[in-house]
Amino acid sequence: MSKIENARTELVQILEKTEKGNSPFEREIRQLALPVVKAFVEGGRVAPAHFGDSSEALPENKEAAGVPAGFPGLYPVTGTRVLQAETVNRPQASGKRVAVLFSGGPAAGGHNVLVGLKKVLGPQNTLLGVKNGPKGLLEGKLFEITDEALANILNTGGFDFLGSDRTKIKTSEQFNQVKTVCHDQKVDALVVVGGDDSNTNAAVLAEYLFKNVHADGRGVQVLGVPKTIDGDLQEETLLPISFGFDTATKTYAELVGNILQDTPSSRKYWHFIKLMGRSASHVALEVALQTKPAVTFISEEIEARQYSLAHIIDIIARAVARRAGRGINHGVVLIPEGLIEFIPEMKRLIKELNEVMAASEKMLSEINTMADKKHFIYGKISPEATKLMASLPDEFENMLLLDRDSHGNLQVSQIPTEKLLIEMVTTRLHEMKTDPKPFFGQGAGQIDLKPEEVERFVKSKFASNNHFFGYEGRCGAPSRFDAAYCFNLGITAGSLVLAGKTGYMAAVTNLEHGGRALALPLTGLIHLERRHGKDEMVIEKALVELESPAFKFFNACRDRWSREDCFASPGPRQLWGPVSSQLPMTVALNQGYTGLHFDLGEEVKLV
Ligand code: FBP
Repeated sequence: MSKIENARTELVQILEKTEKGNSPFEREIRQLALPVVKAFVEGGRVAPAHFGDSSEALPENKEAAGVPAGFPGLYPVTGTRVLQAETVNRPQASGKRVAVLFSGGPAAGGHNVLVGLKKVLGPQNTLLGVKNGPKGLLEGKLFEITDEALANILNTGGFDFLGSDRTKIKTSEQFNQVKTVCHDQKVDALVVVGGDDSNTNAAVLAEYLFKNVHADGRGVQVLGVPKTIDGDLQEETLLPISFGFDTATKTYAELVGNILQDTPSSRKYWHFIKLMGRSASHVALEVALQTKPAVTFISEEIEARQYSLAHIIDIIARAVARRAGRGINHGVVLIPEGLIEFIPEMKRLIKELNEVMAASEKMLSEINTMADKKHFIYGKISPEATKLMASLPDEFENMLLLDRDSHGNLQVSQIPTEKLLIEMVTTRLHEMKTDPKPFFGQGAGQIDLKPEEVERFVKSKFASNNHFFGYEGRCGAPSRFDAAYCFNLGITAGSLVLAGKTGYMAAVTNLEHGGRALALPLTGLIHLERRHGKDEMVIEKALVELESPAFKFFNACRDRWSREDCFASPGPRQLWGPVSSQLPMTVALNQGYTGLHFDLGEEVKLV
């Protein structure tokens, strides 16, 4: 064999070894040491901690007056008091069988929750994985998680090791099924890794399984872990953010930064980018702070200020015209996924459609063509709703009539809001160019451009592109923050199990100064909310607050970002080096930190 052939054979052998999660990057990140909160470290190794009362409590919520009655077993024990990990506590319980499941959409770092749990439970306890989320729990699909399996998924993204699903455990038959599975498989504790709905479910399960699951009268402990890329599971300084948010926003910010860098290079496109985040716009706000695009919408602001669809189109068209007047024919518009549901007239329309579709579910399932479906539905909604539907582009109209999810909600990730906005902005710009007079000048509501700038705008061309960044950011390798945060959340949940606690959510706070591991009582997080026409006890979604430091900072900058190119490229997320310890900007601002870097304690080797 020639020298070249020899070299090629060697290279081919190296490349063949990169299959199945063995890229050079994946091999390297498995070696990554991670910082661990002081209360869990003894002699450079991870150990369970003792939990004591912290000085904090969750705010007593008047709307949650029904909670003590709804949780008669749990509430007197957990109430609203917050616990804190204090010092390493040995010896701890042994022989416990602990099951863990993922619930809802994936979020980066989930695998490290399992690694943290396993580390703290040690060989004297058994960690069981539940296959495919709550559905797998109902079916009793549990298996033992080994150290070898975890060594392979350490610091990797995705939920593929266990799988997940969106089944809500709500009927008494389902609760009994869980009880039977726990009894039969000798489960002592269950850890639910999920968002607000899944943690609400964890609270209900904690109550239901409080006692009398096992023959000796013992119950099953239930603990929650806060996950969701949407970032809408937060509790002021006690829970700064859910895991997955940092990785998702850093991934989107890199992509948006790249597009922004392209815009003044190619000098001809406006990019309309929809970002995941169904009910809250934390993702859009974070990506905006990291990249500084021309226009960003925040759904919570649209709702608070009651902006109509026409007004939203106006905001974009004005930005396009103003920039075109100055010779800038490019820009980026960020759109939160759930925007459409926050525009007052669309919200009313979607509510009407949801109700009609829920009431006629069976009938609709027998209708085969879209035309017949429309005919049926339009006969049942108000004339205003029919008129609004008729004014929307066809593709969009059809999307609003898609089947609802298991909770009866519109699947907003499937709605091409970015395309709707492009179509409507194009029409508005055409009107502005055809007859500029009413739109430009010094009068109220007019755009203040000089005559030569108006002329430049009229001659300009508006070319657009649309994107949806969602699934790209949910399963990527966790950022260093998510990797460390999740590892610590897993250790916290495992320590709570060993300390015999139930009905708590693991949390880590004080991210700038070494971290503090907390246990938040689920009953203290629950409030009363009107859902689908009835009052329900649920964990409240944390929305973007217009009075928050992060929103105020964005508000103070956005006009400048709209008039001229101020964009910045955050680049790819880093796992080594100075940028790797960067926190989400919204978190740093809202928590009142002095800088952008996190410190979660001493680094510990995981393997
Ligand atoms: P979770 O709240 O379960 O974490 O999921 C959030 C999310 O990523 C939303 O941003 C998005 O609307 C939704 O999942 C899409 O879910 P699906 O995987 O069902 O398409």
